[in-house]
Amino acid sequence: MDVTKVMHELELRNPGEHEYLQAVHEVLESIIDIYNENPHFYSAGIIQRLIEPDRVITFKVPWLDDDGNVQVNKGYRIQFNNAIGPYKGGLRFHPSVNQSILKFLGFEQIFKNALTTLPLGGGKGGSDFQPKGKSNTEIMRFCQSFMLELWRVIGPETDVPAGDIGVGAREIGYLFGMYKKLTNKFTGVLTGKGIHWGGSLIRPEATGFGVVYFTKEMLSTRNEKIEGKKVVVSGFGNVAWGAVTKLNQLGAKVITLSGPDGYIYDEEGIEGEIIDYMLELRASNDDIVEPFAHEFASAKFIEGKHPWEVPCDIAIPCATENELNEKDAQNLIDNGCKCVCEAANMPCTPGAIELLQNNDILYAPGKAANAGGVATSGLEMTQNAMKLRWPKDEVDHRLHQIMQAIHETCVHYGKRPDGYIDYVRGANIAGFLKVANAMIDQGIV
Ligand code: NDP
Ligand code: 2IT
Repeated sequence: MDVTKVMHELELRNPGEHEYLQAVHEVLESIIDIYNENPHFYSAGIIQRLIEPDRVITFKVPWLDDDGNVQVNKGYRIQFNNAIGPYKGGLRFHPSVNQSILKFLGFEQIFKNALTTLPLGGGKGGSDFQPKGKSNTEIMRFCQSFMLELWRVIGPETDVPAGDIGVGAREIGYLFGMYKKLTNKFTGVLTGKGIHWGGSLIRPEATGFGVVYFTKEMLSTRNEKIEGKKVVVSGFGNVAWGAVTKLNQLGAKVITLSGPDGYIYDEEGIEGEIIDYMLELRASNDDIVEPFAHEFASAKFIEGKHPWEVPCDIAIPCATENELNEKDAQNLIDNGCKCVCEAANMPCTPGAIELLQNNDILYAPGKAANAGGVATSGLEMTQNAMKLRWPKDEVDHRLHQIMQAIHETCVHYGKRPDGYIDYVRGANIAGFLKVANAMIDQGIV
């Protein structure tokens, strides 16, 4: 099997799907040696079957805005692979959403979910709907219309969606309400539910907390501690909030946040009230971070730039794909950054990753480091199935253990003879082996 040939054929069949091709290429580069050493993978056509989603469902989402005008958006659910469990993955509502982005996210989710140690397959969905500037009732009508189609293809044993960019507790509530109305069943069909109606404690914080637990493990391989480190964070959404909260708890100093308009730099540290203000600003549906600088005297707003130019010990991208490029990576290296841990999905470009790894920087891909979110969704599903709710400490403890186990797995499969831990290779090989072996056991289906 030759990666160039597979990629060439994939490109012909999926023209212009850059993000999806980028994600597949990275995985194939990592696993090709193992694949070629195991003829049973080849004879079962594992690669061809793994890179093609089981199902791509697209649908129309018509809804009425507050002025009574008809609006129409595209809706999607990509059911990628269910070899080790029901399809599982978030829903993204953002105007940039298209088939390529959801296929990349669904593909990544297969390996991420395999790493969690839980029985979860891979999927993703969403819409090109723009939540920014919409009223609460518009969001509700949109979610209800979205679910009027989605409910046919999901179910607690079939496919369990959750949140992602633009989909948080409010949207999950409206989606769940409509699903329940249509099916007349109260089930764990979505995760990220409200804590009084089937949600799990710690799920809102889980992705960010998990990323910080993972960063701690990475630092410990070089006898370093998180305490006292300066951390540059991008984004100001759910994941950034969880990461900043835990970083503060562990004694690190977060000095930036960012939005599409630029970044906020605060040398005194993003803590206390500023963290609470993140939630307020997100809830206002305004898409900008500039107001931080008006609200807090120590915060400076730097317009139109990414925070990667700020000297730091650790960088944690929490916004979106391809937000940290080769030039940004060079800036981080030049300014003494020792560790880049991805909280967003695929935030570093391939050129940036190569540069970080060649410069001996600790670097972990999102599919390993941000798996705490979906892992805690898995714990929510377990609690729903048992009709029980675990206390906060128990969920947090399990999340911590899962992140430590993922780190150990990455080290096991990714440690090079020179001692450098290639977390990309480790995560891809471990996830691939689990899914590929399950596919072999289950025959050609
Ligand atoms: P949110 O919608 O809560 O926040 C997304 C953040 O990223 C917002 O601050 C958003 O700003 C910002 N953002 C989006 N696009 C851009 C851009 N082009 N430039 C700068 N900032 C941008 O989403 P989440 O926090 O849930 O998701 C963030 C990342 O984490 C995504 O990559 C997601 O896939 C990933 N992730 C999420 C998990 C979860 O459980 N929620 C789990 C694992 C990974 P704005 O909205 O103003 O554009
Ligand atoms: O990218 C992700 O892992 C998520 N958005 C969370 C998915 C989930 O099912 O909890």
